[in-house]
Amino acid sequence: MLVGIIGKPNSGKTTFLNAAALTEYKVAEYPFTTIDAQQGTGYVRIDCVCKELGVTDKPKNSMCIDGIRYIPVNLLDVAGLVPDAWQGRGLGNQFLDDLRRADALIHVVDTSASTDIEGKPIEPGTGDPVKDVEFLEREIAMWFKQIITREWPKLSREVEVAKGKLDELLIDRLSGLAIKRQHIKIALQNLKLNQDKPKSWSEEDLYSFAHELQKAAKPMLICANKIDRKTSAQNLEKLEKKGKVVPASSLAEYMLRKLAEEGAIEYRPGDSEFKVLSPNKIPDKQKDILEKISEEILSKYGSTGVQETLNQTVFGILNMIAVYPVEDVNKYSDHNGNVLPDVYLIPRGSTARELAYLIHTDLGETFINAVDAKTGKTLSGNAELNDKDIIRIVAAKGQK
Ligand SMILES: Nc1nc2c(ncn2[C@@H]2O[C@H](COP(=O)(O)OP(=O)(O)OP(=O)(O)O)[C@@H](O)[C@H]2O)c(=O)[nH]1
Ligand SMILES: [Mg+2]
Repeated sequence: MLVGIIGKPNSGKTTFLNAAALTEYKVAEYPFTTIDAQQGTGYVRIDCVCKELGVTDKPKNSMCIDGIRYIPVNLLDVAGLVPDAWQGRGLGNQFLDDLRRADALIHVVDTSASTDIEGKPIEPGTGDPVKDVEFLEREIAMWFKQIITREWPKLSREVEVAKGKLDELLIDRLSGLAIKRQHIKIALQNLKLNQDKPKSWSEEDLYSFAHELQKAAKPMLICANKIDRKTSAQNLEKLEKKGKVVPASSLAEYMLRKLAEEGAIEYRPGDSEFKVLSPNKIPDKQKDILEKISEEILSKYGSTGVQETLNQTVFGILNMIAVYPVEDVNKYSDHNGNVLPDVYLIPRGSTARELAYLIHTDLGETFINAVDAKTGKTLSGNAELNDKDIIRIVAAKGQK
């Protein structure tokens, strides 16, 4: 899974990535610090089933700390977007191509309104985060529209002359944007445009279609960043009218994680508090900041919001569930005896056979049935899986 981190310059995208993935990419208070896309591994956090089962697990594809499972998610931080980037303004639209493979987008917004629409520092509170959200949505939709428009003459001919099916042709043409059959279906359904006469679609129709497609294929979450600043609270409410919003302070999360890494405090990403372990490892300057983080962020919002942003992206807007494949249903282990080694993130509604395919094509192709390790029940290939299921796939080849 790949999640793109987007937003105007200077909004805190790289700080978010550094906080979520403990990377050390360059951060600065001016626009276009990031030029080339930067990758990192973030984690979504769930209560691990090891707790409810009373077993000691041995994770392989994820981590388990005190009964909390952290499941990796690839993150991609791209250059800042300015109005008309889709036409090549700012750093151009080339970097939008980096987002082609993204399954979802996190829009990092400067909630403190201390930067203008192009990311230049201004008097705090005088910017307009709501406008930032509106322009960015338009940029992404225009980027999609541009790609679709390029294909449209040829596509229209194939539909109207060769009697091809629009949705099938679109799947072929747009697969590079990680657009799937159901995304196209949803977009076409929502708009009720004439699928047999794509030539008759107006520019506006194409824009609406591109926008619907983007919403389905690259759903977006708003991360209301810089919540630690005084001017942020007033904008948070306004932002909440624009979509799913998580208040966050990437800066606070980064500091907590660094101090935890150095052994100065005990803190796990997503926690609502921290414990000081070695006061002498905390520089004096940071002591005051820590107090502020505790009072003004953790107590007020429940967390720094970085972990919550990732969780809401994966389990909220992408509607994923976590499933544990095992080979031994009694020990919940793989064939080497590792207990609950792996956990997979799959779309809600996925079937046992789909999970088998995801683990290995061979397992999918030679699928016989599956076993729910918690209940011992046998599941058919079409059985829908539930969150935190522990599943053994029974297949003719390469049993898992
Ligand atoms: N107060 C506060 N400042 C933040 C926060 N997140 C980022 N910043 C500051 O915002 C400025 C920009 O941060 P970056 O992470 O470089 O922003 P960016 O969006 O990656 O910027 P570009 O790469 O130029 O597009 C830096 O001075 C950060 O320290 C936050 O949560 N709170
Ligand atoms: Mg950056």
